[in-house]
Amino acid sequence: RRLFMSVEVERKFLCNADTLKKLKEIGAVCVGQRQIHDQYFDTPEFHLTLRDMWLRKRKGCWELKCPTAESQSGKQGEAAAALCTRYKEITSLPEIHLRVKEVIKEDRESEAGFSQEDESWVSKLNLVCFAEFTTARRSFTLKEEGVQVDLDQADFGYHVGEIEVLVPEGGDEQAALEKIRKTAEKLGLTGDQRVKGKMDVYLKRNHPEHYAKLLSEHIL
Ligand code: V4E
Repeated sequence: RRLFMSVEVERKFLCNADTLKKLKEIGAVCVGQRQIHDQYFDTPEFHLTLRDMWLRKRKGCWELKCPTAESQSGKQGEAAAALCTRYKEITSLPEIHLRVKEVIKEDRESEAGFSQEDESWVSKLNLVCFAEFTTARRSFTLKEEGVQVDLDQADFGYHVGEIEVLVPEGGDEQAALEKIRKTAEKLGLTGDQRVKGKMDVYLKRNHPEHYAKLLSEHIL
């Protein structure tokens, strides 16, 4: 089960006309371009997202992103780390079900056995899709080991870049932060304010009340 859990350390940045050029200059290699269709789920009362838990279906697979003990790296103090987020990425369906159920406090007995086809747990927990969009993503790898840069263009018209490092559970998150800091420096990223993710922009437009609530709870 542990094999299905890793921590994604990530820093978002604003793309501009120079981003591609810069990536080439620092030796980034494009490793693919693809369309990603995401559907995000929560209860109608938003139990999950109000706890900073993000349940989504991507390419037919369920994924859950949840905060780690010190998800907001910035709480540890260093300025560059404050621009990064850390989330556990869980892709094992029984584990996802367990965690979601824990939060929703659904006390109904769970039935054993899951398959990607049997989606009855979704409706039993009253989970509904609250966000759905497609992203055109270009991915690049860097010489710096394990660093990936994604350039995302969401279908609702938002463009954002991400520098990310996947750390296996128990791995060195400080080293990941340092790799991201170095990469940001090479890309000439100077701004020190947090950059909005696709979900920020999507929720602001489509669920403004919930967006305001997430902001006031410091989740976004
Ligand atoms: C964790 C999270 C959300 C879920 C989507 O995560 P994100 O990394 O933004 O999306 P994406 O498509 O790039 O996923 P990937 O392919 O990298 O797995 S939506 C909001 N959050 C929380 C959050 C936050 N509080 N602050 C920032 C800067 N990002 C995300």
